[in-house]
Order: sequence, then structure tokens, then C-alpha cells
Amino acid sequence: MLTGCPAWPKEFADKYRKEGCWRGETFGGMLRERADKHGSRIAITCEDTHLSYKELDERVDLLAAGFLRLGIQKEDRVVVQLPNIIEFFEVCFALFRIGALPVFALPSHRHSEITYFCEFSDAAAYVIPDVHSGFDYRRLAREVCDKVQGLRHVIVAGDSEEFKALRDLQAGPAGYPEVSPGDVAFLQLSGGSTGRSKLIPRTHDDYIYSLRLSADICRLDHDSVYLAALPIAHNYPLSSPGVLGTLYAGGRVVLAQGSSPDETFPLIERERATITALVPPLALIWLEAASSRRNDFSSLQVLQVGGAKFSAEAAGRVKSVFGCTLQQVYGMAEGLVNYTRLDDPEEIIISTQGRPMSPFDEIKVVDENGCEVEPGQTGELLTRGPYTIRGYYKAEEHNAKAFTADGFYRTGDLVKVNSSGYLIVEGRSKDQINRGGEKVAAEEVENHLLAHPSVHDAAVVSMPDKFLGERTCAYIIPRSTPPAAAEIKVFLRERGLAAYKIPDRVEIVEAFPQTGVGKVSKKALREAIVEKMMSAADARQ
Ligand code: AMP
Ligand code: DBH
Repeated sequence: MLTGCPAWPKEFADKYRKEGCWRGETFGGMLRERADKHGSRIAITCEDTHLSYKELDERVDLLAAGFLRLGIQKEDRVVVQLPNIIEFFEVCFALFRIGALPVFALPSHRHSEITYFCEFSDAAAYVIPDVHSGFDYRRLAREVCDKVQGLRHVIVAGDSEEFKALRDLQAGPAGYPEVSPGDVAFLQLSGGSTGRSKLIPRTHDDYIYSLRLSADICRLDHDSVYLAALPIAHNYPLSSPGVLGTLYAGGRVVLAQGSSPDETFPLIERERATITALVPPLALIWLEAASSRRNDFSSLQVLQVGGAKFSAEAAGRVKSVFGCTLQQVYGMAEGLVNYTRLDDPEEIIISTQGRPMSPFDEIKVVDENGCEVEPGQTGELLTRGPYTIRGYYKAEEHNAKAFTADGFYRTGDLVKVNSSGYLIVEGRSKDQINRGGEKVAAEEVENHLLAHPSVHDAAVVSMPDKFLGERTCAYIIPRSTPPAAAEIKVFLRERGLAAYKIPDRVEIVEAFPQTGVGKVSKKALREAIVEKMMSAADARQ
């Protein structure tokens, strides 16, 4: 394993192999096999381009050789920040094939996040599009290069300006370093609960197992068409079953450029999509839009909703509006994924977040003292299993807290388990805001706020929101002259923070409420903002 990545203890690794979870496949090999078997079938559709498995495999070979020639080696980290374009697959599979590791940044990340990923992972290269959604990533790359000394290459899909163009990297046949199924394949990001995102090492063996199970549970096969409406670098559209699960099953991935009904509904119709994945706020928009349009959704068999809690009320409308099965998905980039099954009773599909996908997933629900609660009671979910990591990358101190001594990951989610073993997510104990599926670590934003000259102290909490589920509210104690909310937002943006982390609301206070032991009471702050919102609503009536 890559240095800094805690491995599964031998007895567990042996068991997962013996039980047939880990079958010794690698991503490089998987694509080759699909190309040999399905050759001319279309793997990926992006606008008017259709790429077959064979073509994808050939392009990956050329690029893998190009990466090697550039000096990218096995175990080198490469920060990949690509949107839903074909190059995402070419780059990732080429890196997989030579044993180099993509670090999956999201298109919404800005220089604060990217600089950190490059520095922390000691990245050899950074891969970007030229311009996407009106944002010029080459500008971002310049800022990153100014800060990160060790970054050797910036590679651009499209017009590269002073950087290297992806299309110029291709090289002739090369011998590849040997890649083992137990090797780390890439570093995925956690939503973060303490400060910055943690990096999550996933191996070929463990991740491919999760793809196989996901594809099976979602009944994917050659005829499946997965519409990728969410950014595919995120673990959910990447793997549950997502784009990689679809390729595993030999199906076809259709890349949408945006997630709005205008961009996606005609694609579902034209490409005859059979399955797609949404976060709850988007599902609400789709539900609303679908009832007033005449699009043909008859190809759609499964509509997945996950990433944040989906209300039972909205869940109950999916079947009649789209004429397909709803599947709730509760997962995490650290591993464990829960699904409602396609043939589950309606009641289960509407009111639970599913059950673990593997019979080898172990789950425990514990109270604050770490003792298991009575069945049906709410507590924190702990989990361990064949595709759940045993520790974050280079995070020894944090790992000691985030995992139990016997290797269970502390999810920070408050859940209860019903009598059939299905999970219901009730809340969260970690200091994170779930903004419609986008996770915001309170501490990360607080640290940025504290850098403002007028800010004495800061506390970021969630406030309820009908549409996103939660939004962020930053409470600030000023030093002297209180800063204006707009000024705070501009300040954070200029520090290069992704837009979804900029507080939706800023409240200036003189002091924070405290808990019995004198800690900031975020609970009291959350209650205060709810009260304020309610009295403002009353005043309007
Ligand atoms: P991340 O750390 O970004 O991988 O986000 C994983 C977290 O998202 C989980 O630990 C949950 O807090 C949350 N989450 C994911 N899916 C759901 C869901 N269906 N319902 C409620 N929370 C969810
Ligand atoms: O929110 C998530 O991180 C998530 C949701 C659903 C996830 O990682 C997954 C499925 O795999």
C-alpha cells in the first residue's frame, strides 16, 4: 500500500478474498476486458460524441504512455479536476493503468481547496479543463502554481495556453509498471467534519467490489444507460453505481453538462436513459418541472436520490411523476453504501435510506459512550467492511479519533435501524452542514472567517431550508466595527473558497451562547437562527 494509507488487517483481507469480495481485478484490466468483450459497444456519450469501449481503451493506452513519458510514475498523485467530459475517463483510466493516483477534486473547488490537495498529496500534476461553466481553470492553475512548488505539470483538456495540452501527451506503446489489485487506485475526498477534506485511499479490489455489488443491486447490464447529471468526480455518481458501475456492467454512460431539467430531460428522452442519480434539492426541481412538461420518461427504470435525506413526502411522488422506481441511496466516500432494493415494498422505499449493500458490511449503532443502543433506538452509526477504509491518507492523529480501536469507521451520522435492518438517517453528530448533498465542514469555514481583520470569533451552523434541507449561517463576534455580510462573503470568495461553502447568512453577535462546560453551544446558535427566521416570517404576515 501507498505510505500513509492504513491497510485492512491480514485476517480481514484474507476473509474478504476468501469470500469472493476481492477478486483481484484492477481498473486497467477491467477496461481492457470490457474492450475485448464489448468492443464496439458505446461506453460513453457526450453531446454528439459516442466513444466505444474499444476506442476508450485505445485512447487510454496512448495517454498512459504519454503520462509515463512525461515522468508520471507509479504511486504519483495527480489532482484531477474535470467536469463531465470524456477526458475524465481517459485521464483516470490512464492513471489507473500506470498505477498513478487521481485525487478527485470537484469542478466547484477553488484555489483554497486545490492548493491544499496539491500540497497535501504532494501532487506531481494537476489536470483541468480550459473553461467550464464560464470559469477559466487556467487562471486557477496559475494561482495554484504560484503557491505549490512541487507541482511539475498542469495539463489542460482543451486550449492549454502556456500549459501542457492533454491531446499532445499521447505516446506510442509502453511497458506499464505492475499494478496490484490491493494497491490504492485513487484518493477520494471526504466531505470533511474537522477542517479540510480528508483524503480517502480506495484500492482497486475494494472499489471494484463496491461497483459489482452496486451494479447488481441496480440491475445494470449491457442495455443500461446511466445519465450522469451530478459531477462525476463525486463518489455517488462515480460509483453508486454511477459511471464506473455502468462501465463495469458493460452499459453506456451519458454525460450531461448540467443537472437542470432543460439540460437533462431532452437527454433522457433522446438517449433513452434507464437510470440516473440526483440529490434531494435537484429531485424537487425535477418533480416540479416534470409535471408541467411533456417529456418522454418511459425509458427510465430507476431514479436514485441520495447524498442527503430525502423527505418521505417528496419520495412518495417519484413513482407517479416519473413512472419509475425510486431508489434511496445513503453512502459515503469512506465506503459503506446503503440502498433500498428495487423490489422493496413502497413503504420501505419511501421512508428509509436503504440497507447495506454487502452481507459483509458490519454496522453498529452506539450512544455517546460507545455502547450499542437498543434495537430501533437512535445513535451514531459505526461501520466496518470489505469496501470501507481503515483510515484516511496521512492522518494518523485524526484516524485515532475517526475509527475505533477495532477498525470501525465513526460515520458521525445519527441513525436508527428498523426491524428489517433498514437505516433511517435521523441527523448528525459531526460538525458538518449538508447543503443539499454538498458537505460543508464548519471548522474549515470558521478558520477562513478568523482570518478577516474585523472578526474576533466565528461559529458556522446549519439553518433549516425547505429546498436544500440545510443552509449555512455564520455567527461572527466582531473586533470593533462589525463587517457587512456582503464584505464577509467577498472576503471568503477571494480566499478561494468553493462557492457552496460561502455562508448563506451572516449574523453579528456580541458573544456566543455556551454549554455547561463553556464550549460554544452550536445547538443554541441553531435554535436562535430558527427563532429569528420564524419571527421574521411572522412579521411579514
Ligand atoms: P461525504 O463525506 O461527502 O462522502 O458524505 C457522506 C455523508 O453524506 C454521510 O455520512 C451522510 O452524512 C450524508 N448522506 C449521504 N447520503 C445520505 C442520505 N441518503 N440521507 C442522509 N444523509 C446522507
Ligand atoms: O453523500 C455521499 O458521499 C454519497 C451518497 C450516496 C456517496 O459517497 C455514495 C452514495 O457513494
